[in-house]
Amino acid sequence: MRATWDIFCNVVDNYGDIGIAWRLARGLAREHGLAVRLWVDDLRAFQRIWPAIDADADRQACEGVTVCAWRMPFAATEPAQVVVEAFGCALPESYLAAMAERFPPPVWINLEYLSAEAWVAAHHGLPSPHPRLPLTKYFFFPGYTSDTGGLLAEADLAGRRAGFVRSGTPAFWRELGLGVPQADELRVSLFAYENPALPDLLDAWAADPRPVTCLVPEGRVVPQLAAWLGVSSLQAGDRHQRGALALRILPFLDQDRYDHLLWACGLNFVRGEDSCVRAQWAARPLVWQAYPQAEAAHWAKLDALLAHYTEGLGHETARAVGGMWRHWNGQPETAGVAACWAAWRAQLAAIERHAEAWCARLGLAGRLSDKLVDFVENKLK
Ligand code: TRH
Repeated sequence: MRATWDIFCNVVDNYGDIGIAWRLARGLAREHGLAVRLWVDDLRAFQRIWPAIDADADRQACEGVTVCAWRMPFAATEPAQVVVEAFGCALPESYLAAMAERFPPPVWINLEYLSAEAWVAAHHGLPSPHPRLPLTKYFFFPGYTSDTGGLLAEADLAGRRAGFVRSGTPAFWRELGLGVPQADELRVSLFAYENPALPDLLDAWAADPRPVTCLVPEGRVVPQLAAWLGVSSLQAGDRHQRGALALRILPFLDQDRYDHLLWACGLNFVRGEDSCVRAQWAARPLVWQAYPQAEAAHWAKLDALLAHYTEGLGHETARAVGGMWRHWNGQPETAGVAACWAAWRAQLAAIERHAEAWCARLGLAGRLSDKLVDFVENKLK
């Protein structure tokens, strides 16, 4: 009998919650042969990253996963053997009570947010008994080192990327209505939150000695781009040229095609959690915008990943990477964007080599789905 898993995802903001829950659910079903139900409270957000999803269906099969609409009041449901709550979303009370009645009780996991901070390893795997019910929740922390829960990645990810890079890129550009890049052109993907640093960066690109093409999937940053261009609105398919900068708005891509964009571009601006990890697996240079938190709490996350990412890099290269990342995240002590961009540009070849090496090193943390399955199997014994 296949083990049964329930994954609960409450979409708080944007696409990271569902992006990660979906990636995990797909991986557990496809690679581990598990019977996975994914409960999602916002199927419209889900549909954005995976258009095959029917946003009105109570229950549907997709990629080997049973996708269930998480509606309240929650209908009586027999709990699975393993229950994963993504990012501390509170489980329905009735479901929790049903979990407590099950013997043995389900293995209950809280999948936490990813951070490169040092405290993560010490908290990974810790139990937390429920105050009333005979249930224990375990905190499962993704992370960048082998003593954490590792990183989400499909087993065939490197192979698929290599195949795409070998022969798939021209066709991908054609699908987007673009030719292959010119020899000295830099193609940049931009996925970002609203960012006060953006207009200056666009100015720097427009003044760049070489062509820069910036590809922007529709989303939160588009109104800022429109304001910089001096146009009233922008939509997918729009193209604008300012100096050396060609700006192009793309439709929001499905999760797999977004990977292709990351693999095809020479530089990826990414944000949050999932796109950041995917950009690292893309083995291309990246600039990360951490999810903004109150009192700039995200700067600690940024600094931790930056320290880890630039470890062992030459001084000038590390400075160039750090300058761009910090500037993009609004840290006050950095130079202006034109200087940051020029320094980054000058180090491009070294940054590209590093991105490849970093991607190879990432594997040392282990794959999250393998580690989660191992962790759960130990608890089930
Ligand atoms: O959308 P996000 O800002 O989500 C955030 C973060 O995860 C943050 O850490 C969390 O605290 C907050 O949600 C609640 O960024 P993220 O994590 O990169 O997720 C974006 C998802 O969207 C990712 O799975 C990739 C996907 N995507 C597409 O499928 N197509 C696209 O065209 C683009 C740009 C993204």
